[in-house]
Amino acid sequence: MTTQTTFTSTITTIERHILEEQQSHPEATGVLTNLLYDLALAGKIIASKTTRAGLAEILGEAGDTNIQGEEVMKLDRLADRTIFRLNDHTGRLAVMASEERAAPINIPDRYRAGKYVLLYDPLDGSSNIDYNVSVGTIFAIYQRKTSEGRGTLDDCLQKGRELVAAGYLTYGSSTMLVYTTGAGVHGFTLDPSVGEFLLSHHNIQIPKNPKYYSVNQGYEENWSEGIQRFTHYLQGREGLGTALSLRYIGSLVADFHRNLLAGGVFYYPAEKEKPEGKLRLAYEAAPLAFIAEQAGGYASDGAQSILDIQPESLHQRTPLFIGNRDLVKKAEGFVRDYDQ
Ligand code: P6P
Repeated sequence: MTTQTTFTSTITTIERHILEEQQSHPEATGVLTNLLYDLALAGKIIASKTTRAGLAEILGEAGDTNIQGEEVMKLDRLADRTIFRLNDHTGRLAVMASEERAAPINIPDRYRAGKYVLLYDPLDGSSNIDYNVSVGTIFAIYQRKTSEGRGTLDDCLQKGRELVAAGYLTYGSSTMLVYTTGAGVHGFTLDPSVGEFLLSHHNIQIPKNPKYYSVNQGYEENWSEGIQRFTHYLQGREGLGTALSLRYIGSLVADFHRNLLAGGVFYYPAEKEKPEGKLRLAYEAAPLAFIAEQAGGYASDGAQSILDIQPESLHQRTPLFIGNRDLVKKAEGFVRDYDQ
């Protein structure tokens, strides 16, 4: 495996790339391949709406709140519904779960249940939509654990180590889809003139030399001593040769994506009043952790790999440190030395 991202010159669509990946798995039946196609299509549809989010009929709040108690932007609901309706009838999924819905989403009785489980955050960072800040979709795919019938909550509560595939879409200056099936991380950029995701970043590897650290420093007073000291370390105040630059967008996918390509660490730590942090384990931290590890990075809750955490509930939160392996390990060291 090369030690750096290679930028491609040939034209490879995501469909062809996924098919080529499938061909390296003789046991593959094509179901996962088609599931990934469907998610790419969902991304194109969502992208077509987010790039028009400035229009009055989409902007603004849908008037109600989701199970997180947050105002639901119309795009949140559109993204959620798009992913659900593209996947509810295909016979590929046993069950789905969304950040927008309290309970797992059953496959309607009139459709066959399949062997995969799809967890997704349909539009992460949506509070930024009104300000034209990049937002994203995150997805996690597992094999079902139950053997037949409709999938269950247990099928949704699997460790990230069991992930079969994970990815995200980022809707920004361009629309990108980044995914892994455990054979490296690959990035595709949407060419809107032809409506195709074209391979633009083959085998993404997080640069060994970090450039950025990403954290909402406005909460520093609420952090533990270990996290405060880790942050001072990143600023070059406690032994790091050169200080890193602070880049924080406040949209997880955008912050993660920049650090994946440029090198750096993102963290949303626990706070004194929020010991579980803010971000969600099942459909935010775990899929991004799988991607980070596949790109040579690492993700932790401050004590252990995110991928080793057994979820107890669907919307469980977790502190998250993710990106450059050495820096995340350093964070674990500060937590161990000052917070235990
Ligand atoms: P804060 C967006 O609302 C989000 O869920 C993530 O996308 C982002 O990383 C985080 O919250 C930002 O939270 O507290 O810094 O505004």
